Amino acid sequence: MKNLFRTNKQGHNKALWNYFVKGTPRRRQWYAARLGAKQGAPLDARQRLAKELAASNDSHEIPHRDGFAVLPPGTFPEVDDIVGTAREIIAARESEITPGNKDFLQQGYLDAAHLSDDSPFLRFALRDDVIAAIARYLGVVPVLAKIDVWKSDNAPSQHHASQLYHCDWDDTTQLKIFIYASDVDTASGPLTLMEAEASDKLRASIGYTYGRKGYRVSDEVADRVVGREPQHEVTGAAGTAVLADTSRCFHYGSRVQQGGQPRLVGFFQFVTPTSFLFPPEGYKQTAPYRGLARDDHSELVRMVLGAV
Ligand SMILES: O=C(O)CCC(=O)C(=O)O
Repeated sequence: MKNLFRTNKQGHNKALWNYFVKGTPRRRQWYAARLGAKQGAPLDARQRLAKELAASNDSHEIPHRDGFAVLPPGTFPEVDDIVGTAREIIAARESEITPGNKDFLQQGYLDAAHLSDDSPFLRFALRDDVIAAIARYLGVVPVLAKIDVWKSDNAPSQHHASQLYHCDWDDTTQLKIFIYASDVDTASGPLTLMEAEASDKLRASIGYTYGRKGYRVSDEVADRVVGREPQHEVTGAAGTAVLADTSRCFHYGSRVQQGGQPRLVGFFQFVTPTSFLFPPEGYKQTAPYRGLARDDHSELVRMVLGAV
């Protein structure tokens, strides 16, 4: 049988990079199932716990047909602190930060290596009701993959990269949380989401392959295939929380207009244990926040941090 887990010269898993991370939804599902079969009991435990959480905790539902939910300011007590801290970090680090590869979006403001236990970012990410909502939606207890602070601003270039509709290829289903740390109107480049079922329809209609040619889809094609109704520009005041499955939902953001207010965001990414972010052996050696797990954390929190 073909060895799916060989690595190439750069150390990337060949199967992962050549066939499966990028490719058709069906092929990626198949590969994720293979990764899951390799994980065995720990994955079963995560799925069982997600079921228990679904039965016992029904706060913050993320409807499966939509693939996203928007929660107003005031829903979570940590959010005011996240908004304040995000603004402070951006103000303090703006001059020193090295620009990334996007002229319209600066990421990497949060030095995640130095997250303390009382950080509002960590307290929010490890809230029982946040984890329960995500686990219920994904059907499995997720792994925390990223916490960050972002700033988007107007750029002279034509819309490109994540300013155009796409679906994220690092998992088959995942949940990102965007906490707006500034008021976001149309001019400040709101996250724009296409409902998951309409996204299915668009993928099927254009033969979409994740990460390959045609990975970015124009607004015109989206409008023609699904119409405007299932497309949602998520505007909102500072403190709005957007929970979105960016693998199932086509999405774009950061189209900050000239004269628009920059968009500031507290960012969180929760993936499944079979995410393509991790090597085929699984998340245990690489989950980025596993070092934050303590013995007195609950089993659920230790799972989310990737320690078990
Ligand atoms: O709001 C944005 O800038 C788009 C973000 C995005 O595409 C993503 O996080 O996958």
